[in-house]
Amino acid sequence: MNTAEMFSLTQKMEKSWDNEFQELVKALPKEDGWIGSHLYFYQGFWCPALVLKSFISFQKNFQAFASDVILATFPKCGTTWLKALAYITLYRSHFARDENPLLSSSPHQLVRFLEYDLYLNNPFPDLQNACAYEPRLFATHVPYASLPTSITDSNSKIVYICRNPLDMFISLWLFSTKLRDNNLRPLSPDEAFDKFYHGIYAFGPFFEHVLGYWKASRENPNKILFLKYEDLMEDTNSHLKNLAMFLGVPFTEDEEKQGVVPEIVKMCSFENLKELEVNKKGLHASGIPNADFFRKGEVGDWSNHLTPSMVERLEKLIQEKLNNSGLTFKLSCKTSRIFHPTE
Ligand code: PAP
Repeated sequence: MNTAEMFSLTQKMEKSWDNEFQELVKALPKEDGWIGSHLYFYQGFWCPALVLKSFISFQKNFQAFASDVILATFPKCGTTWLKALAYITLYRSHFARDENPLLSSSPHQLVRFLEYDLYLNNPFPDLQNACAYEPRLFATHVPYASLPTSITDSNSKIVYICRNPLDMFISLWLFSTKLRDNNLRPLSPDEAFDKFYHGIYAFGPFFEHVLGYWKASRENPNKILFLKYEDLMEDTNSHLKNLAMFLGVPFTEDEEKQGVVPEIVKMCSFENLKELEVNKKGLHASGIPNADFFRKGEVGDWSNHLTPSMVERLEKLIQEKLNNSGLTFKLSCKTSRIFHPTE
């Protein structure tokens, strides 16, 4: 599938909505999205047309098991990386070290999205066969407040990852530029910034999404592990060990001695995954080329793209939105500059 075909898939999706669904959608605020299709404001977030119906099916029909693990992420904040790390860590006893599934499948094939993949064209997908091993492992971009209650009310676990919003914006903008309908003129940096500033992008606004999971993780740290891309980048080994512990599969002393932790870290690194044939070719279930999920993989790349006035406006926005939340973001790893909203 090329970009034009993907765009037409989204348009077809909107056209395929039945009358009842059209009625529901008619009442929703609607905006032009970043790649040429629409975003609908539903339950407090901007939902891409492509997944509005599948999100609702997921929300209504998904029955969580107490053993389920859900990887919840804000788009462009480390989903692909977290999928690789969680899959290999959780299931490492099932395959030999030289038969690593990441060599033959993309992280998105291994850990399937609920709204972007499994429920996309099927309100009752076969979830049991969607996971190769137990416990079941799924991914979603859906905000905490809109998750099915069977996830929030059960003992299932959630691992959330987010990232500083400056890098997230650049990642999203460059990703969307590649996918934007060729028949449309490109979004200018100012137009993209304006949409970003106002929270109009898939699953935005960012701050509400992040704070939803942040508050829930503080109330229930045994259920929700809250991660940040920058922390993971600074010390992947320690965070991987915490992740394994949280998932109930801590690394044994023997594994530590054998170097299993750095081995998984290396296997899941940006440099390694980007160069694997399987990630250079092939498509994600939504039609996006696998290669588009690997761009630069750095903290602080925003400084190569944003103007000083954009940075100033975003810093103020961060301060306003995160004030008194206890949540902070590092804007750069190299200088360890830590942005505190109360600065
Ligand atoms: P998604 O939420 O749309 O599925 P996601 O994986 O979160 O995508 O976003 C891709 C970002 O993660 C890209 O960031 P960049 O644009 O700033 O470069 C991508 O490069 C980065 N990324 C992908 N894999 C890894 C990895 N293994 N380690 C670190 N960063 C990664």
